[in-house]
Amino acid sequence: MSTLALRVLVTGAAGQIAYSLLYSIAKGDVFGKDQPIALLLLDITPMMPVLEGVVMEMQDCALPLLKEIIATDKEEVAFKDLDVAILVGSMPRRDGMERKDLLKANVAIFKSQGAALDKYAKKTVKVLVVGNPANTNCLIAAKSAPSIPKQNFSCLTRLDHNRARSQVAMKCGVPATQVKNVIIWGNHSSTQYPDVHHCVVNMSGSEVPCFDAVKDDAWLKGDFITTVQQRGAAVIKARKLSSAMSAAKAICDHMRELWSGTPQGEFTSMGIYSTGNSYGVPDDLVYSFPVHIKDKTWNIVDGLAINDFSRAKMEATAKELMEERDTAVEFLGV
Ligand code: NAX
Repeated sequence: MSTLALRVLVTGAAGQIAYSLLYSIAKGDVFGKDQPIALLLLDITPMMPVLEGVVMEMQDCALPLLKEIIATDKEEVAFKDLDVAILVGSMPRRDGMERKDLLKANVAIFKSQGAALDKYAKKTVKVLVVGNPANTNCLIAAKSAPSIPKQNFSCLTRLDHNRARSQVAMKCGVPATQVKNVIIWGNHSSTQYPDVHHCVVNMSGSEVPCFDAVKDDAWLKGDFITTVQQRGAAVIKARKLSSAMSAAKAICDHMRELWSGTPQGEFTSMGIYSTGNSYGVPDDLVYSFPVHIKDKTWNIVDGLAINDFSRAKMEATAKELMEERDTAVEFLGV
């Protein structure tokens, strides 16, 4: 813990995820109850009046840890001396927009923000990318910030991880905290692979492998996977808005564990830079892996057995990420 304020940037700060997120960060749920916070809030120029309203509400919360709030549309202000950057803002898909055009618009944003990290942030900054396509945006930001270690960058798949955990918990009739070590492999998209082969469920005090606890292999290999893969779309269909409360909670979980470590005997999922040395995943992708975290450093959980069923799904999501990367990298030079 430091008495110096931790400088935390949230981009897309006038949006709906940020609205659910900022209070938890500022009240100490993420970086600790004694850690003073300086919040830097970035959004685009037309959103500045809305952001002003968010700032007023933050002031009205009268939070003791919140030492400073800076709302801006300027990268050189927002990225200055950052300890943490949570990149939520991105270009949303509009009706009739081609996937390629969406990717192009986001490459422009994350190239610019990566360069701003490189130029203005601390070299120790931890960067979490949330804005979609999160994995590829994270890769572009990391490539655009060559002076910051690639290990400092991650993208959010914790929401998918939490969704998988809750689905298993509901099936077994236990709280979600009794379900450990689900894995999200790959892309934060409908090709992601939620894997329960190494998951255990605490049933009345003893840890039971997930397949034995659930006793429904067909569900675990079928509807469970598609439910988690399609959950974001299901929320949009029902709410007419994308996940915000659960996304904010997942961002807090991700950052808290990145800061303070994963619980003993547990791992989590996050999108990280692949060097090609784990589970046959190609290098130069931001791919979601199971990780342990200690001393603010993640390590991929080694040596988990992968069967043919899992292997095929891990390869399918890697293939999608390689295609996304190749298109995005073409736009990098433009
Ligand atoms: P909103 O549309 O409510 O807010 C986005 C905000 O970002 C807007 O205020 C917009 O003006 C701002 N913005 C756009 N370009 C910007 C830029 N260049 N710099 C700074 N701010 C910029 O979206 P919200 O619901 O908050 O979602 C934000 C992003 O999270 C979306 O890309 C969404 O797809 C993504 N999500 C990712 C998830 C994940 O697990 N990785 C889950 C939740 C969410 O769907």
